Amino acid sequence: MKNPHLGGLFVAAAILSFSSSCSQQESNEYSLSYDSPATYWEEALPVGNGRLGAMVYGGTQREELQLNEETLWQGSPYNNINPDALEALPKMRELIFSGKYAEAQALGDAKFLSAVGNEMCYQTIGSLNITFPDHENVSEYSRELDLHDAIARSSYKVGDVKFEQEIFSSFVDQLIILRLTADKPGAINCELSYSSPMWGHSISVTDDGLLRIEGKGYATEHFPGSVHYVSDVKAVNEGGEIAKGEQSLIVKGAKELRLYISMATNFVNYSDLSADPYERNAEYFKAAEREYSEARKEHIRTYREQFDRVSLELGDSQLAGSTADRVRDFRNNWDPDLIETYFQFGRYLLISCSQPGGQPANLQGIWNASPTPPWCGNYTTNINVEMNYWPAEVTNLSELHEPMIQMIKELSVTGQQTAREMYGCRGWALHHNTDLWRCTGVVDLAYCGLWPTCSAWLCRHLWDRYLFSGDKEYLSEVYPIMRSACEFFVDFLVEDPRTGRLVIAPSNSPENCPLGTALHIYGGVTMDNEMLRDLFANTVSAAELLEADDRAFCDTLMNMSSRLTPLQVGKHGQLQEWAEDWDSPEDKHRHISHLWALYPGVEISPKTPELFSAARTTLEQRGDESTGWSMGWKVCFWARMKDGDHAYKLIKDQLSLLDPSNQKGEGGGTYPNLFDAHPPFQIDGNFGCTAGIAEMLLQSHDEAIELLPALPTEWKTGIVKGLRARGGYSIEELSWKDGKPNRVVISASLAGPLKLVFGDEILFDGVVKAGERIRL
Ligand code: FUC
Repeated sequence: MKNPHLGGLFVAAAILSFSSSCSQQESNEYSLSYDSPATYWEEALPVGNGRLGAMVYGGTQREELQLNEETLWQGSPYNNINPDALEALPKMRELIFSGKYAEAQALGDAKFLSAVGNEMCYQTIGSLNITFPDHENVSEYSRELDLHDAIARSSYKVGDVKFEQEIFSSFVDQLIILRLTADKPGAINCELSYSSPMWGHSISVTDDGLLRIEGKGYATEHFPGSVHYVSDVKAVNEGGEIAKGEQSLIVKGAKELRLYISMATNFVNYSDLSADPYERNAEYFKAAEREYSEARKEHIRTYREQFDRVSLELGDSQLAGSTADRVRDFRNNWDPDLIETYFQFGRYLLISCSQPGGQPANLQGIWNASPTPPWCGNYTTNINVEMNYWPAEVTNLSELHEPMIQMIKELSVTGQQTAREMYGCRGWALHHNTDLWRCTGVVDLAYCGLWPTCSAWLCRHLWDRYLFSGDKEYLSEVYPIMRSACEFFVDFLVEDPRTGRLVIAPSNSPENCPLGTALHIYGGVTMDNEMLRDLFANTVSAAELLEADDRAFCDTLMNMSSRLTPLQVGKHGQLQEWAEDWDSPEDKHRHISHLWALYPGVEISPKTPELFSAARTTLEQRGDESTGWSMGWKVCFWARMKDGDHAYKLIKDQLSLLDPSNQKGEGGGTYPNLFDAHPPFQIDGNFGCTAGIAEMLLQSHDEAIELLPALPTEWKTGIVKGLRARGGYSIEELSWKDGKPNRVVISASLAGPLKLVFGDEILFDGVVKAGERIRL
């Protein structure tokens, strides 16, 4: 395995024949299956096309499709800055620098917190219900979500009649499409009706026979609810008839029923609500004219174009049972199919809730049954929304990162008001939450909300996307946003008179405080310093790559970066979370923000052995079990620690079955439908774990592509295809045997240096041409 440098046809042919021989086997995996309908929402199965989501219960007497459209949010265009902050800022800093932290936090609540309430909530359209009066006794029931086709299916028998249903959220037609068939004529008798927990909705049947629900997003105390939503159902029958009820459609004696569900709002962008939802729905319905088989084929083709880019094989499970049973028993079984399915489910979810041109995935992706979901179903920016996008680049779904990149662009506009009016600074700033309207102020309470450093984290996404693609045109588009984020910090950083260091003050180390205190507001917390060093260095690199005439500004950044507090190892051998050595080994807080520099940052690695070892101590002290997303992050941390067995242990902790009635707390796990449980359901944990599995197999942040950096002992043999590495590389194939790389095929989209390592072994070190394929 020493530096063979092959290109060309032989390798390409070998890859093609391998893919086709394993596609059949794979198609039986990557599926969630159950032998009874969902009772709880967390047992229902999600379909989505980025914009339109449905949770499918697979009910027999009553089928329920809980519906979402991604722009149905509470409120109307607004921002939530508190201009009182500007005057209070010097006092705030004085309190912090004289150690009066309780007073500082109280001042934060009084003068920095939004005066116009918290962020707005993501809401729901409601549910389409299909009731079957004669389906009391069913047999041979099954339902599944097929990740290969992005189709949810159910089938069962009533007497000797077999009913089969399939449903998808079309990536092509912008409709949710359901087909129900019976294998005997005249057997389908049902009633279609809407229900909704939203106040003020209305339900009607239009003159042209559409079943309609419509209404407005909720108002708040300070702002009107201005999102107007409309959802229409068009029902098409083969055989029998459809009668109009007052608020329902009644299907009698059909052999086949097709439903086309449209959803639209008046939302154009965060400051424009001028669209007409009726017109939009009418436009979407044009697609309902074509053959069902054609619509289905196009949906699958479009979906697979993204999904099929990556496959993972870790072996075959010799296990029976529903997906929920498999999760329940996962800790005690070798179940490689479930690991593969869970990994791919993360990719499926991202494809289904984050398509270019749409909104980024929120705390629940797009799936939400409540007008007031937990944490408003918003974009929590001190970990959660970032985690949603960790799998995007590495698992070869780069274009799905776009809604997040677009949101960052928009925040870099709305955040200027926050920088200017709250802090008297240039550039843009964002605190720990935002929403559809791109609010950038301080919400909830100062202890968590007063964290003005988020723009630095978001810029890591801008930069990382460049690292994966090497696309300089894109970089020149986002450089001004990175630069403007820097400008804010150049103006906002202040010298801590106690140390002479430059610090971000006020701030908090996301949601944590030294154990036994309730004091959160400080200057110069570790995570802020890590993110700033990263932002400043990346902005300087971007300026150099773009040959921007920005020397003086870059010098300022380098200079200021050198005056930030360096990473420090504390008295318990841990990485310090704060500038002072306040950490406790007993602290089990879910956020481990100060390890940002280990993942997703890059400052800590085996090349910084003392810090690497301190980071490990911190991880050990914090412990494993926590909320779902925290465990997802820990999979990534342990992968960067190069400890595959520990990362796998965290996957087992995360894949612990949680009863759907368990809706609150710190004991995370996985619901029967594979949704991550904080609890409650929060989608970030799904994405964090998918990214973590990729990170166990491949890393590319530390000046080399490292193969199998954190392979668990039990994952002896396997093959992953299609992952992406920084530098524009596609890992077309990486197979391993007995824990060692066996076949490796890498293609380069850019010319440049390539160093390929496995542990201490250097497998390749040279310069490659664009389009070249390396095979080991
Ligand atoms: C952060 C976390 C919570 C939760 C919320 C949505 O505030 O600390 O655990 O995930 O986001």
